[in-house]
Amino acid sequence: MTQARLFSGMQPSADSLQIGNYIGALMQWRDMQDAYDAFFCVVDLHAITVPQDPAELREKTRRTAAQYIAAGIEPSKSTLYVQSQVPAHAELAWILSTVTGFGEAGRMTQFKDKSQRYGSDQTSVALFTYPVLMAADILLYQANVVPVGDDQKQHVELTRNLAERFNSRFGETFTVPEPVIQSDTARIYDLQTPTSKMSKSAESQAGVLYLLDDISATAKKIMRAVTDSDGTVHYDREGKPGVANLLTIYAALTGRQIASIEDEYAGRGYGDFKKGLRDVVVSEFEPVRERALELLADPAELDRLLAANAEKAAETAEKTLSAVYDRIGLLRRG
Ligand code: ATP
Ligand code: LTN
Repeated sequence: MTQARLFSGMQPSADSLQIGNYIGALMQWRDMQDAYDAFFCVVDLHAITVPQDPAELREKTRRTAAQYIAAGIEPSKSTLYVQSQVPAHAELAWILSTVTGFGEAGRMTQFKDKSQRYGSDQTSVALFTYPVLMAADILLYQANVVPVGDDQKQHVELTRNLAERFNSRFGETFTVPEPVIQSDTARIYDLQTPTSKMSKSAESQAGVLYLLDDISATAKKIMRAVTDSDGTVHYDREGKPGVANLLTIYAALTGRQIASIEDEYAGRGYGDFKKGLRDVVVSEFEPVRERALELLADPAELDRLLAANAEKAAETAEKTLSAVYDRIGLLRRG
């Protein structure tokens, strides 16, 4: 029986992934990779929608791929590759932009957030069309499922709309994908500003737990996480966002129920609770960090592996692109 397709990706927009990427996406990827024909992409063309230093971008791309593998994605089972090594992504994005409404793209909240953060001078047209490229990523592989954090749900909805629109105008071409979102851990918040989503490219790193940080930096960030003056370890997203976020992280990494963690720390202070969480996070991250650093010690081998996987991805992608070109009436080279 052929397996259903899975597609997902992350931007190489920092030296290290953060715990939100790990809990919101990577853990699902790891769990799903056996049951699906999975494509995991390092989306460098998405990363350049905001300014990147060229030498750093190359390094961040390798580092992102290494962290996928270190976190348990097996490149022998799944197709793990770099987006710009498969030109069909950019080509299909152009085609899809011709069936995307300007207003429709303008409603995407990530664009609104990021364009505000970078200001109008730094806001590129590519930042605006970013979701169209993401739709191309997914549709090229005829993906059935797209495991993401909840901030990406709107982009997957747009992808579905574009697929349906294209299919009805030009005939059945694309599989309409479903988002897969782990609802209780879909959004991890910044430890210093527990009302904002944790983000690897955040301006301040004080509230971001990076997979590749050294242990003492991670421990310090957890011990300094913003809580409240109430002193009880209790989940209340509205009233106690800091503590609720720490409980979410604790539960996600241990697979325990929040209530059982609340019980364990009942009558004990935040200090004890944070120490407990620190131990959980450090023991989860440590092997991932070690493995990632090992892989990064041999960049030539990593580059070879990525190139071989890109070749595999390109075969599937080109089939879809070719069907699309035919459907819309582009005159093909003989
Ligand atoms: P950037 O800061 O460059 O926007 P990011 O850290 O927000 O990066 P992305 O590369 O945009 O991460 O996202 C990779 C995956 O991680 C996506 O599936 C996204 O939904 C998920 N993700 C990102 N941040 C979080 C978070 N705070 N909580 C849960 N999932 C998250
Ligand atoms: N926009 C996503 C990254 C991304 C992606 C994708 C995720 C680009 N293409 C395709 C899933 C499927 C983000 O995480 N910001």
